[in-house]
Amino acid sequence: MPKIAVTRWIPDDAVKLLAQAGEVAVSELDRPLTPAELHEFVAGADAVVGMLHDRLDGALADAAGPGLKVVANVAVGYDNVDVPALAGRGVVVTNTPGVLTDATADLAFGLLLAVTRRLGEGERLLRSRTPWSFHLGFLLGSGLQGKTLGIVGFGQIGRAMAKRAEAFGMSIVYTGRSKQDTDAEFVSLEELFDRSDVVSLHCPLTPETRHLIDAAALRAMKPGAYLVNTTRGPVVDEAALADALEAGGIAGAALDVFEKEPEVEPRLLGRDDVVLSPHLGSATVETRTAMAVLAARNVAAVLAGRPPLTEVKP
Ligand code: 8YV
Repeated sequence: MPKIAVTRWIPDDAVKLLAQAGEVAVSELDRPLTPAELHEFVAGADAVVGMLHDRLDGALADAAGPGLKVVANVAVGYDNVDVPALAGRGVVVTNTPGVLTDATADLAFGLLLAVTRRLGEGERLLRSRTPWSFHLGFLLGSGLQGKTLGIVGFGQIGRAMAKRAEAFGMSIVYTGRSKQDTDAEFVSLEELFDRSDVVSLHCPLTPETRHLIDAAALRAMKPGAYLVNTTRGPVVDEAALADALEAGGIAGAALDVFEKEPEVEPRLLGRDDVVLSPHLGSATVETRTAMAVLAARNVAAVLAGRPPLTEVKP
């Protein structure tokens, strides 16, 4: 019976599927395994189901041993996976594209609305029981009609974000690896910063995109622009973002992901022009179930000698 090691809780539907393919062990800790614990946990595994906080690399494969056939990452992003190292050891790597597109774009658009309409600030005001009264200048935000949304990374989630923004009357400019067949306008990153009232990040984290939003990028953005990040924290230099907000260049930021997750730059925590959520992009019952089930199907396929559904090629 193949051994399947699951590094943290996953929905029951996925556990049931995995149980048909092998003997399943799910870590019961209420926190991520440390690297040493992870290596001990996967010893002897034929398959590993891991996620965001796990470093899934050559050392993990060595700890699992020669029986390891597949590493299934329960996420579309795979910056936590050393794909060449695993592939070099003959291990198949899979991710979960497609099934979290709408949930993530919904959250990104929700954050965009929250930061431009000052929802967090309003809620904090009420919860602090501060006296308030309606007046025409009270907590004014920024409207979206006729404004420009700049999308960095026009993959499935970037395109889903564009669809939502269009419905709110925004114009879309985007930048990415290549021009696509779309009504949105393909521009350089410089032009995107220059024209966008809101910049939303949807590119993967790679060596090229690490700190893509640094002090210079923040200076290049329109005064009064907003930044939304639902991809990976290290795409933004959080200290530079705090500096830019303190200097009054951009108007605000909405962040679902953090550079040193789960830590958040303390200067951002204290700011009213920043909306924060704890990596909730794909956090719906339906989406998390679909992600885990897709990961389980990938594992079952590889263990049965069939091709995986969504392989990450090196
Ligand atoms: C995941 C994500 O829920 O899929 C991704 O890349 O960022 C999230 O939607 C998270 O990474 C869990 O592994």
